[in-house]
Amino acid sequence: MSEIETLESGILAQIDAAADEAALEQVRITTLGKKGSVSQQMKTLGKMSPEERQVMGPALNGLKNRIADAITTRREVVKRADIEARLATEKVDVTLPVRPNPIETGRIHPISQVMDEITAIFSDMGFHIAEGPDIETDYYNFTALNFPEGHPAREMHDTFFLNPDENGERRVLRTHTSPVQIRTMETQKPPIRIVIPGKTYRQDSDATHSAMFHQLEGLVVDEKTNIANLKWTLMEFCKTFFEVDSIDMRFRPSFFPFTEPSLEVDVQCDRSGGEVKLGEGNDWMEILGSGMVHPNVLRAGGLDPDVYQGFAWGIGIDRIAMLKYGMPDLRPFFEADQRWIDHYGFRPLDMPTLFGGLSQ
Ligand code: 2NL
Repeated sequence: MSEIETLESGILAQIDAAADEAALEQVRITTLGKKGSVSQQMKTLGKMSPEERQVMGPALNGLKNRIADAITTRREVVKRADIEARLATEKVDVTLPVRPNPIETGRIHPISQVMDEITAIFSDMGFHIAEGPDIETDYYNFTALNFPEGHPAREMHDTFFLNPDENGERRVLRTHTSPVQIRTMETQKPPIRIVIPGKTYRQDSDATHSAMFHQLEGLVVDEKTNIANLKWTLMEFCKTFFEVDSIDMRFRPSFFPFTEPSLEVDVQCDRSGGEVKLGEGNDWMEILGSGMVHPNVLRAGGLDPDVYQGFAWGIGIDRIAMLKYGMPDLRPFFEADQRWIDHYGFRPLDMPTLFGGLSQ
């Protein structure tokens, strides 16, 4: 046997013996690698006589190619064997219970759940979601919303006032989310269709009121917006939110500085049992306030009331969360009691959607 044949049969035997990809890679490095046995042989070509090189050149090249081919072929074999071995040994028992992990034990607060449900309903109707700052100027919280300067309504909102700044201007914790609508009208051209979920603040707290509470307001402004559009939108919302096929609603005249006319909205309910049932019975429950946007408010938003009309509404999130999910007391909402959230909270991956179900 020539020297090349001896080398070749030795290497081929190593390739055959390599049991996995790592062993095979080792063989490749020690043969075809920079300092490998085949590469060392190739280096000797330079010192040979031309006649000798004419014979040894093709012989060594042939050796190199056959080794490379053998490695490639063997790699496919060990790869397949590896997959077969894993298929044979790695088994998943799909009947095992799911292990608890953080995403399973965490809970979504009912307020967040209800906000997600309401924004899902209005997103589906083509509304956008808008947000704004909790600390507002007196102008955006009151003046632009048609509360006259010095009007008792400013005090009636039990406003939290901040200390006046160097210009004597006193900022407020917003008493409603309406400043966001003014900011939107200032910067966007109609048609406007937005809902604004967020925190609001008023200085009163008892069993059913907390100083910080949550509101969701909505605003639609276009050239031919009318009160029938308002009624349809709110009726459609109530049916979807309370997850009933039909629900009687009552629109009563009311007053808000920022709407004219103003309507308070009641839904049909049954109080004959221990708890309130919605969508049946002969009783009424007030759930939201609404109205056609006052011309002064459109003007404050930079819109001509002779061209544009709008409707708006506001819902107290905390209260309708209590109503929908049967929570009798508001105070535990903000007490961070693990037992309460375990009981009333929602699972983080059960996101409310109209196609998947709002509350499952
Ligand atoms: C309630 C009543 C309401 C609005 C909020 C609104 C906002 C603008 C213009 C006109 Cl910028 N209206 N918002 C309208 C009617 C009622 O809330 O009782 N909320 C809990």
